[in-house]
Amino acid sequence: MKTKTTLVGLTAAALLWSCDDSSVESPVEDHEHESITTVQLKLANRALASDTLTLTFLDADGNGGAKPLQPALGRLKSGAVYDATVRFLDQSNPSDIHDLNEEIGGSESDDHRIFWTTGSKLNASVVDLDSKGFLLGLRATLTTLATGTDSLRINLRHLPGIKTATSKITDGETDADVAFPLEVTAP
Ligand SMILES: [Ca+2]
Repeated sequence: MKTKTTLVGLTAAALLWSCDDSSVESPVEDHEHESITTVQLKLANRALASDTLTLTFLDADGNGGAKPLQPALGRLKSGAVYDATVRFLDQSNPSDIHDLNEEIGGSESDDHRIFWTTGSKLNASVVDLDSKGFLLGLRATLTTLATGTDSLRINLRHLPGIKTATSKITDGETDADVAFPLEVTAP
């Protein structure tokens, strides 16, 4: 009986963080218990340790209300490869900040996929996998292909029980959707 009790406890914990599909049009969507207020993109040039960027989308009061602070223009060097990571935070209570990557990259990884979409000046390739070996997307490699302005769209999709190796950006529901403006310049 002791084993049974433990299993029930684990199931309850796994259900605490779940998505709500009430508004797929919005860039940031409320969860039943969590709200994504912050999407943070970090880039690190593999060949030049001093070339790092942190770009942040912030909607401190969550969906609706005050307008979000859009990310600043990020400047990248041409002919470079950047290791990229994205972090999702709930900062609606500044004294109790939740790092949602713990769930997205942990117990909820099989139900989420982060899609990275760029224009022609960049190429983004997801490098991390969920527990089943399908692409996850908290980490990616970003390569600069040509100079000019471009945009990197980060779309966190919730795919509860429907994620496969071929899941598309139109599948499931949007949990967060942010476009980071980027400019590639000659080094
Ligand atoms: Ca808001």
